[in-house]
Amino acid sequence: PVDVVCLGESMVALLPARGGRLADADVFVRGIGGAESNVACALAAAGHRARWVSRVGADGFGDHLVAAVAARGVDTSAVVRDPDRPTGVYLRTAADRADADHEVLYYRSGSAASALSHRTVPRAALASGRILHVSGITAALSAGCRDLMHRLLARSPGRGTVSFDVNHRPALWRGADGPEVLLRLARGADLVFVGEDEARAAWGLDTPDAVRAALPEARLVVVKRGAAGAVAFTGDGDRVETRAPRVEVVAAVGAGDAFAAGFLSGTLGSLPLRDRLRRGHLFAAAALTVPGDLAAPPGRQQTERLTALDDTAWG
Ligand code: KDG
Repeated sequence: PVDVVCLGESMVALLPARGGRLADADVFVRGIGGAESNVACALAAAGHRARWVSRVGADGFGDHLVAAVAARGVDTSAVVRDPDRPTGVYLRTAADRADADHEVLYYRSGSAASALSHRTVPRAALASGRILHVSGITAALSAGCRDLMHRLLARSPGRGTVSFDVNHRPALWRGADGPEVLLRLARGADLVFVGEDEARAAWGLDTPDAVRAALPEARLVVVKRGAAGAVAFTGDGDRVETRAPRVEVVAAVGAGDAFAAGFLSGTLGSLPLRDRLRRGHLFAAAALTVPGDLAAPPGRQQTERLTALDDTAWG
């Protein structure tokens, strides 16, 4: 039995070994990236049973990706190897939030994962968890991926719980319809994660309450406000707001995924909403303070101790 199934593309990530711009870098450090496998890895590190469902090429980078995710305790048995398409790769600079020149270069069009579709996806594996976690990145990869996402997020009787992180990546959306597609997908989810800035940029929604109003059917909507904290809305009309701990940001990449993992971890443990958000913040804090896409969340005891502190210790 699996707690959370995470579906999405992962890539080998290459970062300049000595920092600086891509144009000047001649030596790169290899890591791995992929929003949904990041969530799976953080969940596994926190002791949950996580499965990653995807496709990678039958190539060296595919070998590495599967081995690296499996080494973090994630079930990779449903990852399909595609002999005809390559594993996706991406290069990026390690920039903090304030760096406007943060560069991201994707080499993923026509990748093995872009061939994910309703037809090719291992459906039994997809349905094997208590929660299915997906993100808007997948909808940008190909027509087949987008169709698969619309099917997974269609409200149908007997469907399991679907968690959706909007993850708007403008660089992946050639046409202008990204925001529209993402809104439609979010409307079908049970649990939605979205950044406040992201909602403003993609949908013109200025406040967490406006986001909530735009997603009336979701059982839970979580709006992440970066250093300012997060707000969660339930279907019963509850609104819970938390602050974020102060951290020295090394690289913001992966923080959203870690937040989602922390929140899902708290959900699996049936924690009160405030504590789910706090667990999200604690996992995100760990990711913010490392240069790579992936960070190990704080240990169970530390997480429990920090979550239980009173409000004055938070922010
Ligand atoms: O959330 C972090 C991801 O953006 C990163 O790991 C790479 O999945 C990725 C993407 O598509 O940008």
